Amino acid sequence: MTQPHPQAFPPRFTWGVATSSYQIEGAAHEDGRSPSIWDTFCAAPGKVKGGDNGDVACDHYHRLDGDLDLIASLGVNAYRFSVAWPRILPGGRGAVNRAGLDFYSRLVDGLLARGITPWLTLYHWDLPQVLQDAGGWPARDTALAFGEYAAIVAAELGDRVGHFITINEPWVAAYLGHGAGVHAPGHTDLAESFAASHHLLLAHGLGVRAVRAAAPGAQVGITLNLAAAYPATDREADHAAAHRQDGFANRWYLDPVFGRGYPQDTVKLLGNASPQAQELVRPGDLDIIGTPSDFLGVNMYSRSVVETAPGEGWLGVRQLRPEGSEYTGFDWEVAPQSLSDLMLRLQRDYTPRAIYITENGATYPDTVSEDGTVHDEARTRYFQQHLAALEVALAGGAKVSGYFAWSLMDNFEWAEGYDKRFGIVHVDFDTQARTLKQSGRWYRDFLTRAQQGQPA
Ligand code: PNW
Repeated sequence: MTQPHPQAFPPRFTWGVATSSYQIEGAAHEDGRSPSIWDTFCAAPGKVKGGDNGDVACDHYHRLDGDLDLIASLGVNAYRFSVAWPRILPGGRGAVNRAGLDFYSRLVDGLLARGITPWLTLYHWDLPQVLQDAGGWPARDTALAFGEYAAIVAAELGDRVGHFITINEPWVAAYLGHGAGVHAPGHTDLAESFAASHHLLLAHGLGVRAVRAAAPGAQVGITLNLAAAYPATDREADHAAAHRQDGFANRWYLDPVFGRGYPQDTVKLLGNASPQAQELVRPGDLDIIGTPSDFLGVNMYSRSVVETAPGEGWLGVRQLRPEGSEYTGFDWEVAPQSLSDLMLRLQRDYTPRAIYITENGATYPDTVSEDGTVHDEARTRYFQQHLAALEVALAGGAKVSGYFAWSLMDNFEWAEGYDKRFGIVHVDFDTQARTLKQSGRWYRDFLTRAQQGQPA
């Protein structure tokens, strides 16, 4: 079994854990927060497993100090969280809600007091419902509203927050939300999903500019969910299928963010569903989207293996489930080598100023044993394998500057409700008791060794 070497990671490497607002905060109807599209989606019958919702979640909003101590106890030097737009701007734009801002201000101060660097995500999927009612991401105006929101958050917190992520996983927000319909707002229209993707990317570009203007010293970037795509066989047709898959899932976001515009092969496949054909791309948009940023955030969980399937959807690919591989509780293949492949490929093809792994982790059905411990061997092994793969990428020249484990604690796992646990800390959702899992102990001990002899 491959073990990562703590001393193989550069000094001042960023080591963190990550969460997002709707998944942990609860207090959904307090202190002036307005509903988000996830409150609405959860209330619709049959959308979320078990009828679960984020009304209480991990009750983090009321347990801030205890959770800050918990984060500090892990020995991380960074914490990635997201700000709930409907707490800051209950009307989506316009009047600022001080109570909402105060919560994040206390969170940031609490992190800094503990020597932990805050990493603030501006959008992790909880769009104010009022903006959805006005058209949501398929409407261009939502990107402009995001720019205003980004400016407000950066102006209020940019004196203490030095790292901003604009949008978390535009592919998931656009495609799972508007194409596949499994995330809020639950629509199933391919053309709409590409309209959403264009406006999410535009929002990113406007967000970069807004953060730069309001918080000049801050670093800003986007987080993409990326999965390296492999052909099922060495047949040329399968190689072509893997390239199409890569265009849809990866290059569609990477190319415009790095100033290259949309990949033309994917545009052609999309036909009338492409943003160009829908006349959504206005002069200047690609310059805004391509505004140089300070880092690329990558959320990596698995890879995809595909074969060609002519006529199967617009993409003509079929996802396979390779035999002999290990799978997580989500049925995602454990594919650590694809992390090294992905990092080296990003370095080679895009030369980002810096790469941060902003999420990596796995879900398994954990159980608390009699003695109160959680033996999540599979998750522990997952982290070990992926950090070992990251080490290989670093040795090969990939400029990776940090790693965030997903997640600090078990939380509301979107359409899966509370059934799927990703935490390195176990949460009992009846009592809200937090228990460090074996994976959490391993991560803490690994970070202790990785950061040995370094100034705090
Ligand atoms: C990410 N996919 O979502 C999110 O950023 C987290 O909020 C979430 O809890 C975590 O991964 C685990 O699911 C994803 O279908 C959802 O490829 C779906 C996909 C990828 C990432």
